[in-house]
Amino acid sequence: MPNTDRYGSARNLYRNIGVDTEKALAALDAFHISMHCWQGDDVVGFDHDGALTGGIQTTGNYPGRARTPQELMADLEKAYSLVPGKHRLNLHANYAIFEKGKAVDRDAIQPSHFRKWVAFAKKNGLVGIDFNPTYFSHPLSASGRTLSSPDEKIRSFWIRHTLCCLRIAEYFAREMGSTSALNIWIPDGLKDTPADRAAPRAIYKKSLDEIFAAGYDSSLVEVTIESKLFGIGVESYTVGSHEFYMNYAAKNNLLCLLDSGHFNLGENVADKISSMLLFAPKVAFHVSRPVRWDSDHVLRQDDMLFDIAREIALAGPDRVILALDYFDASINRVAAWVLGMRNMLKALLAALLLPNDKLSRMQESGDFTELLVMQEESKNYPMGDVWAEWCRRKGVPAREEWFATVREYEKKVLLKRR
Ligand code: RNT
Ligand code: ZN
Repeated sequence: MPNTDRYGSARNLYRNIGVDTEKALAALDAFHISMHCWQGDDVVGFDHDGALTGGIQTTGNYPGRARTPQELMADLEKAYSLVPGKHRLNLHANYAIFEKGKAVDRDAIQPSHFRKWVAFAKKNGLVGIDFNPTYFSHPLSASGRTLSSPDEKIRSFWIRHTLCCLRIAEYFAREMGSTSALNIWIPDGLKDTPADRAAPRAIYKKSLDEIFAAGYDSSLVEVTIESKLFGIGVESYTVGSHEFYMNYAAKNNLLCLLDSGHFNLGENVADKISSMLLFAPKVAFHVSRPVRWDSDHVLRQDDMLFDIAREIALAGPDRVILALDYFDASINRVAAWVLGMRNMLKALLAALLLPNDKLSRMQESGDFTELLVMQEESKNYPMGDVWAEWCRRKGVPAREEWFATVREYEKKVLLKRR
């Protein structure tokens, strides 16, 4: 049943506070979220049989984990079909697809190993593909050091890996006609109190310098660098800290990536965006949900998400590279993708439906009482009716009916993966 009556009355209510719902929906259309392939298979990938390492963890063993490229693509396709809007795919290097008997190590991966992903993205009408070198779950990361390794053999392996990844990102950009964001996150760190905090960082800086001296096509690839506070097993010291990357990015014209799980839990990650954007053309995001630690839970519509979405919505799609990053193996993985994507979009819509100019004027003119009143009253406006109308226009279920499709898929496909 069309939703037009409810939408019509919602539109009027919003108009009364100076918000044009059509403008908000048009603005929402311009956000393309990079959906992370790694939620579908617990960050395993296709190039190793070993454990997930690097201080990140999935917990749970819900049935149906994708084990092959075909399975992962089928699951992704199901997820995209239940998310309104046009979006992107975020791949990791360990999702290279090798022909039988032709696997290569990570320092030799080529665009051809990702040809099937490009075909997949085009077939599904995706806007672009983003990329991540994979510095974990590999024998040469077992020491806990990759690009910061004092062992030249290890360090140069990961430099070669990064260079391969830059070529692959360029390939994605050319094929898709859309810039590819290449995000560097290394797991390097120390479990216990360092004796020397400077040495690993100096080595890491040298590695990055060498990588970027080799060059890449900056009209095709946007390099982002992701900081972190700590990881499991590297609790005491992280080489790629926030200060390290902020300064490296500023000096070398790269972009910072903020993962919302990578800061002290009392910090407001949303508050960082406006500062970053005074000094850089863009800021990149891994939206995640930390519960007590960097636990990578599925996004909920909580205050943190709304705060981040509001800053992103105000900055606009041209200034933010927006990706999700969580991995929950305790629930249906397709549902995890769909719910997180829909929640991110709902949070963006909520932000776009605020009378943002008015609120800003109230703040700047010192009218904090009316600001508080409006911030609170606006929370109960019928955002859900505008959301439902957007979903109707996109041909996607507006409410929880989407889950019936996932249940059906679980019965027919996921539960048969034994
Ligand atoms: C780890 C980082 C990183 C990874 C992915 C798989 O703490 O958040 O972004 O989650 O690269
Ligand atoms: Zn991340």
